[in-house]
Amino acid sequence: MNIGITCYPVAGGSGIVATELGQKLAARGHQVHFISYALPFRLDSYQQNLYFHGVETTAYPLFKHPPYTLSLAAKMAEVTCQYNLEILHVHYAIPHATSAFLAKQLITCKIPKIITTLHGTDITLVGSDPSYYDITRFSINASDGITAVSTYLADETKNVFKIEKPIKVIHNFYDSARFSPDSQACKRRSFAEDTEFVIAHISNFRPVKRIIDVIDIFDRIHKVLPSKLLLIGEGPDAILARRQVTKKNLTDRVIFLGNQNRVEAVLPLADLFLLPSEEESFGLAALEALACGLPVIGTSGTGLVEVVEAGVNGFLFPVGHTAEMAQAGIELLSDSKRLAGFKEAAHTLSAERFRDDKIVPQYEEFYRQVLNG
Ligand code: GMT
Repeated sequence: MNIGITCYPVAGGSGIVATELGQKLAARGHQVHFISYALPFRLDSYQQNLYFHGVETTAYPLFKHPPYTLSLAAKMAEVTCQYNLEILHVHYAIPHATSAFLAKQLITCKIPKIITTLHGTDITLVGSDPSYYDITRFSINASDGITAVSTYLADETKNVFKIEKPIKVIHNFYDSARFSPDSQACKRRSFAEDTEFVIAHISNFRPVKRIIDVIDIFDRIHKVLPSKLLLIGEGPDAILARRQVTKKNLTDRVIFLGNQNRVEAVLPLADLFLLPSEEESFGLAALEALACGLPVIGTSGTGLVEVVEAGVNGFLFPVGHTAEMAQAGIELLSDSKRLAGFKEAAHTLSAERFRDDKIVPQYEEFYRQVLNG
């Protein structure tokens, strides 16, 4: 198939899923064309059957914000006709599904099918904002196929947007070539003593990730068990996190790594992963941690319930219940036999359910279904 993929190119779950999907589809012989304003951040090496088309926006004094949605639509239409795209697969509804709808009106060759994958905050936060609600609903409904990354998100979308079309659930996956308990990890934990536990968190440091809860859970754990906290990622709440770390006298215990291209080299160095988010449609960071053999402590009532098997490879508690989260972490880390069992289950269950070779064919099948429908 000839497939166009549009996503946000910056570090973040939706961009990662879109990029790795494109890479896997290209490896399976499809022609894949990425269309975005910059090279997606995990698209870091040349691959056969994979192309990138940059979208340029022109600044003009009248524009407060250059109209990217329009430039993207025009580029989608151009690339579709140049490369006979059969499918335009957009990741994150806003504004990509709207650009795809516009592109369809522009196209003078064979009209491609539009598939929109909903990732989470496009529904739970941004899309439901009154200023975006109607256009988001319209653009999702105008798609020929809709997927969501969890049943939790599909249900939220139906409730919030009253979407009547079927929404196919296709879970996030991890790239098995990158992630495994011993994948390319530098085996030396230069930042921690052998007797210390290492606890990790990865996110875009937005309020939804509750970074203060991450630090609170860690603070409670380290008071009982000597440990270090690895914080990976960047975002608006990173400054809050630094302030809190200083306030709690944790500066020699918390390591800020910033954005990392190769998290698969860092995660296997840790013993436990924290993701106490307010909302999480799936939790790709948690899945990548599980794939590296890390048990996960996160929040119930979110899409994490589809990723983490509570009591088997992690624990889930209601949002904000940091004392319980810390207690569960302390008990697990203190029991080396149980911890080893959780680590093993983290890897095996994530491989059984979410390895790339289980999920990518589901997208191929969905493409065929939409093309034939
Ligand atoms: O986590 C983020 O805020 C980034 C966001 C994105 O769109 O890049 O992630 C969302 O999409 C991921 C991939 O499908 C999901 O695994 C994340 O759970 C989801 N984030 C939220 O729902 C908060």
